[in-house]
Amino acid sequence: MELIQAAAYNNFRAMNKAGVRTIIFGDVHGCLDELQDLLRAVRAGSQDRLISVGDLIGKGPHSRGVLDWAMGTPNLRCVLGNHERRFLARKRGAELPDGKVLDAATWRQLRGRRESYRRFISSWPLWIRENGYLVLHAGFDPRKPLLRQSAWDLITLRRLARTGEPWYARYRGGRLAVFGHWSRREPVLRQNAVGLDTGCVYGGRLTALVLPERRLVSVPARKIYRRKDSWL
Ligand SMILES: [Mn+2]
Repeated sequence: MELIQAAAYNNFRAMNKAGVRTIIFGDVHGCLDELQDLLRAVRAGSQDRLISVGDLIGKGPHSRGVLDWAMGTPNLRCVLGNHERRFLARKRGAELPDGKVLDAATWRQLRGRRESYRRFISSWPLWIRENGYLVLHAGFDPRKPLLRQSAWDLITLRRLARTGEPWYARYRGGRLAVFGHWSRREPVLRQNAVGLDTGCVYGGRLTALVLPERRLVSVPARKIYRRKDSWL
């Protein structure tokens, strides 16, 4: 198992060369149909690098199908989202700081293969940093280096406690920070930060950022899977 994962990772590194696209996509939340629509819309192929910002699972209809797709896609890497963190905690019978647990429907969808999903998800990092970009699920305190961030902030942070501002308003780094977690009608588009959660599971859209051209591609949700009280 470890050897196979290491080999896949080395292939991934070898693809980091001129002409290779990196396609980073937002919070899927079990929306397998829309994920496939999106991959078709960007014409994703095995030569592209795919990166998930996390929250592949939870809330939506097909978390199991999305995880099975992810496990069978060697050119994909994922960072950990809070819903995957909830899955890992529920598997261990542990509690999280916010007291939230993975929703029961998703937990049921994953039955029978939970141990292999746990092993797969346990290998996901909290961030992926390359020359031109940084991918993480939620946010971080821009005053501190990445290695000093709390794991919990990386998967849940939206606003800075000191000022209440969105974390990216204070981010001055030159590396493009690509994140999800904070669902809105429109993606966050700043010079050095892009937020990709456009609320697919709430009937919004599923959005990808294509690098190096910095092109955004999105597809509409086929239906509203979850109600959302208010949209930013
Ligand atoms: Mn999230």
